[in-house]
Amino acid sequence: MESATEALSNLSVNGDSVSSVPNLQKNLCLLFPEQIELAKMLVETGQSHLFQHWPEPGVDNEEKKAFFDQVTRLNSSYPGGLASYIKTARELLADSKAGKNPFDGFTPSVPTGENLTFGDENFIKFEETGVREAQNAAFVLVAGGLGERLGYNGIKLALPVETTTGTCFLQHYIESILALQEASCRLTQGKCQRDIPFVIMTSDDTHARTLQLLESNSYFGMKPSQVKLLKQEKVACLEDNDARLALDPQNKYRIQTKPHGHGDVHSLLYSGGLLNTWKDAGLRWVLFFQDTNGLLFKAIPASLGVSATKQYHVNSLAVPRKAKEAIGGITRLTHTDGRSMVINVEYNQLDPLLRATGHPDGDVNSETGYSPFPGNINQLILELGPYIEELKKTGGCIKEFVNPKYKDASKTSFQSSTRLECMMQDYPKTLPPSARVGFTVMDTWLAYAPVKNNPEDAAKVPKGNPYHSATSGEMAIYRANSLILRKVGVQVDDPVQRVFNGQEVEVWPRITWKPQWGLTFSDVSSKVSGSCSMSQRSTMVIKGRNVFVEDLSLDGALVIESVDEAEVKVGGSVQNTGWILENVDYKDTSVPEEIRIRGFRINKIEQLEEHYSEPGKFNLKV
Ligand code: UGB
Repeated sequence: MESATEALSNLSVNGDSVSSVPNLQKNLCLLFPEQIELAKMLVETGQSHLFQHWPEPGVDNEEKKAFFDQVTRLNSSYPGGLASYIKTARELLADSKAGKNPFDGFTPSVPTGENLTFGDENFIKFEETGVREAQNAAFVLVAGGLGERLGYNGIKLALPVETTTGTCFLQHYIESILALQEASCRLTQGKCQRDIPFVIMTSDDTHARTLQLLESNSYFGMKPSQVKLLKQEKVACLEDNDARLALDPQNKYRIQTKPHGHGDVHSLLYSGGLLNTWKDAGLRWVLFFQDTNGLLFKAIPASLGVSATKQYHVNSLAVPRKAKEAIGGITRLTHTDGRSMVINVEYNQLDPLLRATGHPDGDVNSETGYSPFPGNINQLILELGPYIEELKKTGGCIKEFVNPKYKDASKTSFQSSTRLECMMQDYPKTLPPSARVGFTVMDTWLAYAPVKNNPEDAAKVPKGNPYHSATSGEMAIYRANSLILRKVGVQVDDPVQRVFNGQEVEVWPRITWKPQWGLTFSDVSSKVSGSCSMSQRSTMVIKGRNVFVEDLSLDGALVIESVDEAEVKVGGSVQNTGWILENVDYKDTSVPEEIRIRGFRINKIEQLEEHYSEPGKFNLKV
């Protein structure tokens, strides 16, 4: 074994001599041999400043050891280790300082993809194919983000999708996956007994609370063995253009860290060996999705159907995009050397790219009132086989970027430390030209209603652009369900306009149902018949698989809950005072945070509520 003194004498590389780090030298006796190797690597990569303030051995020994524990973690969790991170950081920081365009040589154009219209023959066909394929799918939710834009104190997965039932995002996602599993199994006459695997990527910011949410709710009905949490690690922050690592302002014995981005999901899946396990079990698809889109599962069956039918290796879900909306644009990039790829160009890069390539107005709407580039909603469907082949080459590393906020035009110093980041949708960037990369566009009302912005910022969104707030996210659920019921023939009243937390929104009847009641258009249309109508002030909650709505006229609130073995027919005329939306102010701290961020609470005054807990056939005729 190399002695500490020998190790130290090797610390003379690139002009960083032993004598330049005397404070480290003095403390080497505290370190294990592997830690001495790491110390050497840090000095070699220009990080001597990390030790400048280290006192004599005997002072803060535990903190010094903890520092090296952290360095060990940072080193092992990054492919290629910290030395590789620092090297890449230096290159990317130099490019950024030089103002190098990451899309140099590429010309953007509008790609063509599959455009779906909800409820038409094509859509129904894709949905059926998608449900059939679902038993061969695994779902991966990226939920490591803190949601700084939303500013909510809890984890976003715990937020209610809507407050009529109070179902949180995680519960809704799990129930949707379980409903798909059941429906897929039924379509194949129960031949398939497979549980759809569900992976959640967490981070130090979200892990404990995600686990607690699952455990305190019995995994919302999913088998605990079906769910796997993979925690992403943060990466070291950089304080200057030389990629010197930043010390934590709260603790000078720690390196400051920040999230590396959702792109980590690929290396985590790969390194854990999960993908091969899935392949061996006969799975074919991996579906990636984000933490707060309550509409997403209305788009999943048809999109999976598109992937299967078109044999797409990569299928990105998209919606029409408003110019400058904070969602990436799906773009065809053609290089001067002939290469071409269909890829997401992130919202902050699309405008400069367009301006640099002959579109002086940049990211603007076309005559349709939308950007010509479809908006990426970051829901990716990857075919497992080609995905594994690609990751064998890359190890799951995704092309990184750096986004320093400089103090001034000289670009010599940063306002605050920065770090390398990566995005999961950049996965196709390394694919060969033979890869089948496509996308599927659906109406926004059906597919996309994220909760990302706090009330103050949402109220400032330019008129006509979506708020992406808790208010708009909830209203979007009611609108989608109302429009779906209209499509199957229910006469649903028009919405009224109301203002909550400074945001003007359409308020439709508050119609909600469990995913197992209406997963696809065909499901809903098979459960609603006769002449039905719903007034704008109505609320309808369906919690039960076999509830059949027939000749129902609703003007008030109706809640039906039933066990799977009960078949309930609901009809007649329901009229009561119902449930009323009352304004609350987001600054009113006497109201729980998850309520006040939406700007209203529901006053449940009067309802018709029926529970069917026994098997059998029931008829509720009011
Ligand atoms: N996330 C992680 O799991 N880990 C991280 O380190 C960071 C985030 P944001 P963003 O569809 O609305 C994305 O912050 O990154 C999770 C697309 O890049 O909500 O600004 C996090 O928990 C963009 O192209 O979004 O923008 C969350 O679930 C566009 O499609 C998810 O990653 C946009 O989303 C997204 O994180 C959109």
